[in-house]
Amino acid sequence: AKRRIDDLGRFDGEPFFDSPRHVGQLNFPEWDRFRAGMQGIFDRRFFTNHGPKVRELEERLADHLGVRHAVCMANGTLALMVAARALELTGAVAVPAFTFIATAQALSWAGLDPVFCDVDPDTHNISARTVREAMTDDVSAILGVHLWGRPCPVDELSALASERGLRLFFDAAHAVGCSLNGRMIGGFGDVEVFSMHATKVLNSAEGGFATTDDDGLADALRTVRNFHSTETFITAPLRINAKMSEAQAVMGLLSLEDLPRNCRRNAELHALYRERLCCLPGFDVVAFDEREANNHQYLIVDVDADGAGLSRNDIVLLLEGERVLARRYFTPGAHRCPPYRDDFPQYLDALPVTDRLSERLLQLPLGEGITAADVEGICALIRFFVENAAAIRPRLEGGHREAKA
Ligand code: T4K
Repeated sequence: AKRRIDDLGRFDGEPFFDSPRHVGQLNFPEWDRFRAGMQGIFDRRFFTNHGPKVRELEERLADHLGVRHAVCMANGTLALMVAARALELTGAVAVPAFTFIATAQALSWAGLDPVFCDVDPDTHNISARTVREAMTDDVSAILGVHLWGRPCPVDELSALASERGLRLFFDAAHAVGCSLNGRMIGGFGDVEVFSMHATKVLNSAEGGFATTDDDGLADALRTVRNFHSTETFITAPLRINAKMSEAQAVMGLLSLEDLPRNCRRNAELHALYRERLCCLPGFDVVAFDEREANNHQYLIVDVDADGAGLSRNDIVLLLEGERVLARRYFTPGAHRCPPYRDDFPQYLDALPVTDRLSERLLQLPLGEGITAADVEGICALIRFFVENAAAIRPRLEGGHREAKA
């Protein structure tokens, strides 16, 4: 435990943790279960090209999410690109700037321009209002992001899309195991796209998938994903290799089996974080609608520097000194990242909520490798920082802020 500020790792004290605690902790199935799955691949001598494990994973995912089709791909970014192509989009797509850069870059790779929208300060998601404000004549679709697993306002976005004759699809990379009005995310809009990156609650090492209830669109997704497709969607001149391998599918199937258990554990730890951080001045933990299903993988705190006495960036530096690798997701907003800050300078000062959130939000560690004791330790550290903010701040300003940044 820390007694004096000289004990802080940032000021050359011993770090609190002996190994890093990072966000998006990986979930690992037991080795024997993984080996059994891999043994089957070796026995069949069939590594990829839509093998039995990928087909099984697609069926299970569709079942789990209550949709007609799940189409597995090599990662979430490729799944977004394939979805944009399968939807036959042209021109531009309205998309939040407050998201992981992959959302916008996937559009660029698909030959589309992002039209950056601001987000709602409470939900951190786009709304019909923020999309309307950003709308341009060449927009052919809206791509919402269910950030932190909290659903976009699907009804109002659907109404806007119908009114303007636009396609609507969602980046659901954070939202596996989450619901809206009791219905699992995966069944909204024309297509929804998920990530199964190693750091996600559902993990196939690398991987992703797109879901749809539309048989024609499923056919289109399967066609664009593969150069050698036998499917019937022939209007797609550009295709790509976005296929998932059998080894990824083995991992994904095991992770899907473990998903309910991992979500339950996350929910307990999320509640513990909330309990420990709720009374700290300047700390506001982003809450979920507890009537809905949620994976609770994202512990997001809004740090108000005036209330806490330390900025979000100060907290990140201080935690780093204790081997807690908190993240500044998403800093900066996509509109301030290359190539967009140069190609589309009109957005630079047009998205005040995105800019504000990207200066204040902090993601703390959660996921399978994190224990209740870790959460207690992280929260005790944060409490110590805030209680000693007046003494810490001048030390940070006196050089420690830059020294290790
Ligand atoms: N849309 C949204 C809204 C997204 O958030 C993402 C991805 C996508 C689309 C695209 O989906 P993918 O194409 O990725 O399937 C991570 C992930 O790479 C990325 O999947 C994720 N979002 C993004 C938000 O975060 P990083 O760079 O922040 O984390 P990374 O990979 O450095 O891992 C964090 C820590 O975990 C590391 O410091 C070390 C540790 N780690 C990581 C891996 C992969 C391990 O110990 N072992 C490991 O195998 O990007």
